[in-house]
Amino acid sequence: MRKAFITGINGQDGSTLARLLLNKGYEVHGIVRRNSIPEHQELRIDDLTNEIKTYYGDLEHSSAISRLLREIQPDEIYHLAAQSHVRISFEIPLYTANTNAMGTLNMLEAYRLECPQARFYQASSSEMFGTGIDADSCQRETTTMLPTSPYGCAKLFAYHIVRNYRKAYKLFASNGILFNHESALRGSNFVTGKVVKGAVMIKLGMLSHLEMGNMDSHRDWGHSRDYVRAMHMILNHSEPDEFVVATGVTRSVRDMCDFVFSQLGLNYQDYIRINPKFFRPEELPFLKGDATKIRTVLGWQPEISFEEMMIEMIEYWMNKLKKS
Ligand code: NAP
Ligand code: G4F
Repeated sequence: MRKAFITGINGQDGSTLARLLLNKGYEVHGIVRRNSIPEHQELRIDDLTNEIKTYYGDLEHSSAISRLLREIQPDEIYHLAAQSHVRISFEIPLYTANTNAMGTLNMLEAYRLECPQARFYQASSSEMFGTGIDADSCQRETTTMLPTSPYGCAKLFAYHIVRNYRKAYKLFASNGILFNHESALRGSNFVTGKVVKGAVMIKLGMLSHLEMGNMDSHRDWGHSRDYVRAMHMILNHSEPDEFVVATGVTRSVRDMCDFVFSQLGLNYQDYIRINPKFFRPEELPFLKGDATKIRTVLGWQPEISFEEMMIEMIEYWMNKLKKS
């Protein structure tokens, strides 16, 4: 039985990946942080309690991570834990850098010293591209990376140190450069989760309006289930490498709002107000990924459309809020 170790197992991707790996017959281990509100710790993995093994752990506590890797001896490590919110990274840049950059270095050191035969996946991000863009308006593995946020800068350090460890120590360490991906498990302070939850609350008479930031930025949105499948394919390739994972279709935040409100029979323009609080000091205005490499080398392709994903999210929040 293959063993996987997941950091961030109670996050959107970690919990979705745990389900995928359990279905593939893996023994799944993961760390959760000791938070002061216990019910927040395992919200997304409550139903998996008897199937996965969780341990308290924090990326900052390198000795505890080392001990776990020594004891578990995983075949595959998926390093997904991070302070993952871009706007919040402007409010807590040092914390973000410690978690996302130094936390990754802590993981790599533990991996190198305790289980170097394992394979290591790093959750790299399209936020690393920032204002870097190719002449055809796409970002791909070779595009210049000019990050526009503390989050993007910290992730870029992590991306490079993973490459450095691969080459220096002959480790199987890969970067998946994932574009935005969502699901019903998405935190509701990310834009799709916020808009879906807000629109459903408006429909149910629980909210009068929704305050938003930049409506004109563009994102390439895919589904988390498709993207964790890509993570597994990247680690099961014959060699470590870098892969962009994206749909190749981009939409504005405005168009996404229009779609969600329309599904509920509402006009978004009647309910959205702009609040400067939700703008970023520097914005990444446009993302559109070219996933040709992973499509041709690994045969990956997205299976869930943007429309199907947003409808799944609307149904999830409608069912949840109707019961409350
Ligand atoms: P998420 O839902 O925010 O999950 C992040 C996870 O990291 C949570 O379980 C969180 O635990 C954990 N974590 C945070 N700080 C930690 C620390 N110091 N020690 C241990 N665990 C810690 O994020 P996601 O959407 O699943 O994303 C997974 C990864 O992919 C992240 O690294 C993210 O930056 C990256 N990524 C995401 C996207 C996307 O569109 N979703 C795209 C590209 C890359 P708590 O619950 O305790 O906070
Ligand atoms: O949903 P978002 O917060 O995602 P963002 O900043 O693109 O970051 C996500 O994707 C990255 C991959 O590219 C990941 F690495 C990262 O971990 C995270 O998962 O915002 C998307 C866009 C932005 O342009 C933002 O300015 O939506 C715009 N936006 C407009 N109003 C808003 C809002 N974003 C949020 N969160 N809240 C708003 O009210």
